[in-house]
Amino acid sequence: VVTPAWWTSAVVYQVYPRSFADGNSDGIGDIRGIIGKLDHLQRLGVDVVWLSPVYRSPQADAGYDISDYQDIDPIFGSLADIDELIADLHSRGMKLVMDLVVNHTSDEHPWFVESRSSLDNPKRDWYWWRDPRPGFAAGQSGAEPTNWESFFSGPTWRLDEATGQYYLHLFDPKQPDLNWENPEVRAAVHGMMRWWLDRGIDGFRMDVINLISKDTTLPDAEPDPATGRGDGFAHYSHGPRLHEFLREMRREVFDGRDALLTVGEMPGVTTEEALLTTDPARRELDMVFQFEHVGLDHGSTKFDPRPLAPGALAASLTKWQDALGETGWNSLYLSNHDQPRTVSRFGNDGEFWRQSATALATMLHLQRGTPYIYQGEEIGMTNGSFPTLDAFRDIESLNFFARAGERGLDPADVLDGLRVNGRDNARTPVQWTGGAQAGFTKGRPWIEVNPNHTWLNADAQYDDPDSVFAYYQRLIALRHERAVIALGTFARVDAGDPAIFAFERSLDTERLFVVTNLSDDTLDAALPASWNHVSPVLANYPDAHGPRLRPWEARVLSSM
Ligand code: ISL
Ligand code: CA
Repeated sequence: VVTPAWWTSAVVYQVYPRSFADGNSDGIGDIRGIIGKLDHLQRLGVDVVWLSPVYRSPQADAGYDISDYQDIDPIFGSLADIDELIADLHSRGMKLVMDLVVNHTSDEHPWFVESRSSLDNPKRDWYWWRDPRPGFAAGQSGAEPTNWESFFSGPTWRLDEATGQYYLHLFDPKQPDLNWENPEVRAAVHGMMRWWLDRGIDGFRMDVINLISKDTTLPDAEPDPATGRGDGFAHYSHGPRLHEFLREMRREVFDGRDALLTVGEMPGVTTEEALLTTDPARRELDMVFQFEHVGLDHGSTKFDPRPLAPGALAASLTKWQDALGETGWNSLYLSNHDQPRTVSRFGNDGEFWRQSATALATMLHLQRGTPYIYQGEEIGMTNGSFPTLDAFRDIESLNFFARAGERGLDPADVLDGLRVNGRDNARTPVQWTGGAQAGFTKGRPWIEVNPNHTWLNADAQYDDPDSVFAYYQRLIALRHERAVIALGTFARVDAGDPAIFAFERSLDTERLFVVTNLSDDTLDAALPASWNHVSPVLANYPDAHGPRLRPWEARVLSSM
């Protein structure tokens, strides 16, 4: 019998450091701020902290543009601070997973500074340099080597005047893509990863790791008539060497080390690719973040939001549970620093705020996979409020707005789109107290605190047994206690209405039945007769019995 991996019963908590807690009153969250809040994490009961980037960075993309992988940015602290954080987490029985951003570096990273310095620099080939398109002069419109649209709007190529060549940047021009075809690049990344593991960290969350292998022939995309550019995703993601690179990394970095966690962020991943990546027999990654469910409400772009069809979320999550089955492994998440807040997006952050926050948590945490909590989700934080454009900070939102004219979009509509799906929604400061700046900083925060902190804050919830926080504590404890949650099979149960997400987990003789009403309506559920007289082990309404489900009602029934 194979011992199940430790992370099957673990819950991960994501810290986005800039917005978590400010230790030195400069308005930006930092490592000392995190060290000061470890009681909160321990009280919640999580096992692992995933820390978004704190490395040295010009902060063009809030730290996802790294200029030194082996140092801490002074706005966040120092290497001594991170050592202290590692030690403190470990002494409290928690682990630390760091962000690994190696599809690209900052343009200020010494590797890129060298690479751009001349055509024959030894590091020239560490990045993707190409001549202008044949027949075009450097700098001429359309001379870019491909017509791809970047993630942050505009072309994916930037001309370097000094050498007359273009470099590839799938994100911002300040984030040039590393050329993973070059073995020296891979060896340098592996060495850096080993250095961090030797320092005591427990794993990596790998940023856009499905983009490291690209079609080296760089084909054009189908152009959008408005911009002349198109979506090159099929050509720069899941390239022919992705699995080879991941297996090599496993051999070079992870073999011989115990109790790690590796999770790949893979926008656009299919169930087939996710299965290949997470099947333990293939020795690649422990789990990946799927993206299907966070695209269900996107229209022609993510800033053209569409209402979610009833049942669409449950249908997508079920598809992933079924596809990864007992071979692969899911990461379970509804939000992170790139997505709107869970309760605002998938729930009802007004009338049914508490009920929907807890119902969504129930259906997510009790699936098969490792749950991820994004900071503030455990108290039900909602989307930020952004009265005008200058309230936004995120490069993705600001660039999209700046280029909206190219697409013929109405600026007022775009602004509304940013309010719904902009990444700043999840980046407002964590609401610790009802006091000034929600207790996040004694200074002026880098982004405005959500005005609802006066009633929505951690302090107000700690001692309230009916709080969202208390409910998360119980859900996390349940995963630790019950093997069926970590290891049981998953089977969706048809409860008669697509808005009712019901499923059964089973392991040997242990059974768990989860039923959630993911809507504002009272619904009658067709519950399996065998569960009729079982009392819930967890519920988000009192008197939870019978077929009638109140809005966003969640019940968990158990039998051994
Ligand atoms: O939010 C998105 C843009 O619509 C996503 O597509 C996002 O860009 C994608 O999930 C990749 O995200 C990761 O890499 C980016 C960084 O900006 C994100 O914060 C990070 O999570 C580039 O490093
Ligand atoms: Ca600070």
